[in-house]
Amino acid sequence: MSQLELLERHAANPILTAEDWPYPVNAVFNPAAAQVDGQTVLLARVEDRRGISHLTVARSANGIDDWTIDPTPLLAPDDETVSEQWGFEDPRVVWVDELARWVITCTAYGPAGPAVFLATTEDFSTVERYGIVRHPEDKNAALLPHRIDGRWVLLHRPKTEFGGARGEILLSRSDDLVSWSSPEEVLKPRAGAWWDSLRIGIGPPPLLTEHGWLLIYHGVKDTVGGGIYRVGLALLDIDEPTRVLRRLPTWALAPVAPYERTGDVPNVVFPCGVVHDEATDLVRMYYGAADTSICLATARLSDLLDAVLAAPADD
Ligand code: M1P
Repeated sequence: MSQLELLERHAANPILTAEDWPYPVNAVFNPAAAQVDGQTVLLARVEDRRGISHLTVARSANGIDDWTIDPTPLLAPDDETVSEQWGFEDPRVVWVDELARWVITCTAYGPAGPAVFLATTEDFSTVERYGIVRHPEDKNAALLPHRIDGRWVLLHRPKTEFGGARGEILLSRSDDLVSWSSPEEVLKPRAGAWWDSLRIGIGPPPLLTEHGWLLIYHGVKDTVGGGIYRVGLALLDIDEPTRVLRRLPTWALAPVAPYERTGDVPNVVFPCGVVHDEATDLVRMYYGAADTSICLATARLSDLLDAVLAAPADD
């Protein structure tokens, strides 16, 4: 495994697989993550044996093993609702003081394509559905945890003729989480042979640091062997997150472990969850490996920031 990667895989990887689930499933991957009352909570994407995904909670004291997995989903598609009939995928969660709730953003998948769906929860036991906040085709979304200039900010990845057709990261603003502004550009795929040249999308909700919002994102490269999903870093301005202050040229994590190279979709590392412990400065990044299992990689936040601060500004 590359010594050059910024994130270190946990020796226990994969930390959760379909075999750990309390009911029959095909795969568990791409989890959101939160630290709640001393426990790590993962909201996992669970693909059932029809190919339809739902979201289920797993809890652990150390965030590594000894998981308690709920016997039923927190958020499952309602068969009567066309826009979610093919499932809920790829959740992100963020604590929002103003709402005194965790805000969940995920993909609702239906015949019109993927859309951004928003829900909230107080305790990961029950969920309140807001519904679709960005219409197809749109996905890979996370809310920033506080308003900027009085407005909520949602990072997302529309793929429409009106913006983001190449699969880039944009943001939209809202007074009320219902009506949203036109998307504004944040980060684009690079060109040609770059590792993030086909399309990109956010990973976990950005981490607020003294230097800016640390954005962990996934980038895809098209090859004759299929897409390769890797993980990159960028730093966004705190008050104007459309301003990209830095962008790491090299990836921070790539699919090189056997469980990342082989699975339902080979050569995929796809992070949706991050937990930062201020006391130890440890960042735990939870990611899906090969659309099959859940893995953990760690780094010091200060090391990630040193690396990204030494990078050039985005061009
Ligand atoms: O199969 C890899 C990933 O493909 C999609 O991601 P994106 O649209 O950003 O390329 C998603 O379906 C994701 O769940 C999946 O891991």
